[in-house]
Amino acid sequence: TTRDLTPDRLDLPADFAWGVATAAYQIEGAVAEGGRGPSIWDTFVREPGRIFHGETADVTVDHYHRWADDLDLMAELGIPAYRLSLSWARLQPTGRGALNPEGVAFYRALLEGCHARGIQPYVTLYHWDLPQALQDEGGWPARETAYRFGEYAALVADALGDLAEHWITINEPVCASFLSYSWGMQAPGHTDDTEATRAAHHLLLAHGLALAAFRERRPAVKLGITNLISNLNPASDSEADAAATRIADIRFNRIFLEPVYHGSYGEDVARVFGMHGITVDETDDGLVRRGDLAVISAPTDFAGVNHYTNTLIAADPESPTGTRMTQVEPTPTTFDWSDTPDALRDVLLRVSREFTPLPLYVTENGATFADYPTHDGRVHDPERVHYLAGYTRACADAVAAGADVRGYFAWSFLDNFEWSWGYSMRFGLVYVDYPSLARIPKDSAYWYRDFIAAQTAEADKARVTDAAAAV
Ligand code: GBH
Repeated sequence: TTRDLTPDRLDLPADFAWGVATAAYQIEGAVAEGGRGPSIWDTFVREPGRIFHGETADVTVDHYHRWADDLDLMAELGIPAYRLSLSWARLQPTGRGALNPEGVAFYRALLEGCHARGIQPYVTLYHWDLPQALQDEGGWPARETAYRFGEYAALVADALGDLAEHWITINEPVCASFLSYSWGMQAPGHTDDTEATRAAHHLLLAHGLALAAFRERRPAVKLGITNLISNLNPASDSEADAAATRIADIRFNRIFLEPVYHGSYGEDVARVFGMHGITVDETDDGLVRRGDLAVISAPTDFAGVNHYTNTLIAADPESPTGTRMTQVEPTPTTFDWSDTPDALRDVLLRVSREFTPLPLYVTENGATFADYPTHDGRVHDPERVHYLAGYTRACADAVAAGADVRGYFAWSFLDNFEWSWGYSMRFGLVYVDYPSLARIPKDSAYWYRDFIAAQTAEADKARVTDAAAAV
């Protein structure tokens, strides 16, 4: 890390949204309070062997009770934008019927609390915490779940739609389908490719139904879906590695991008569905019904991109999946992910060139390191400062190369419950001392504060200069 990391002003519009991101299940806790119903994650964390050290998110960082202090800290750090998610099970405990008034009151206070502090909220409707009652009726592999989601979205639009300008329907359908129903890594932990493929289509349909519900009720808000987009490249120039990379790209990226932005599942995606005995032709009784693709591809206002990994793919006949994946060096993170910011630039350029000219938001990007308080009471995380400096600059590089990037949200504001990894992976700009739940901003939080201030201060200076020149 010999690079000078003093924040300087990037060449980006003054209203570029610099933010931090979280998700309800990872930070709220209070799982049995305020009328909340159980979600599939409450069930999953109780199954032996699912979560590192058997940890749960019953309390996690107790944001449900500490939200006002957390927003105060965010405001003190000068962070102008905050991406958060709503817990479906807190708002609609069984996934049906009227919204739970205590849940509505909680989120109204939270969103009003953002505005009171000058923080713009970006709200995600679904970040993986499906009400357990809906899983009991089949979960995402069942088409009914998409209709339930459309109803939930309509109720949320009525109850909370006045409190945010930007809404994200679904976070990372690839995780909510394949990681959850096929690879068993996330709730509900199933291992069935057909279920996962069905879930993928129904999550996209749910996105489209939620979009329509919001359009009807809140015509002024801006809507989008967030996809996880890995940078995938072949490990060598062999034809076998190129073929393996194309397949991985279909499975991870194109299944979710093509229907939303091109209006259809392309031929390659159709072939992969076909491997699971599923046709993507629209029929009256198959997985993809007549009219689904029109619903899924209805225009959005922006595209959300979560980016973490920069992966090299090699064909490997020995492995059960036929591929071997490694991360591009350097990989300083505790997940062994890369610190290679050009990957973010490349992913943003690819989305804008191949899929959509819409404004792009990096709705999540970040890394985990083994950082802890030192004797001086500070948390020194130089690797994260290095990472953030590179990836924020990558946004400007993408804009310079022609992508319309409008915002960047660091994952995550606070250390939190990292799904199957429990509390062993710390992504926060703010350290949480789990025994006491005390919050300690890491060096990266102060770096981000100074970085954001540098963007605005310089922007203000530029405006003053422009005004003076105009006089
Ligand atoms: C994002 O997913 C999520 O939106 C966010 O909630 C999460 O905290 C963040 O990334 C950091 O992981 O079970 O072995 O696959 C990105 C995809 C899904 C990758 C969970 C890491 C856990 C390791 N992530 N996965 S494993």
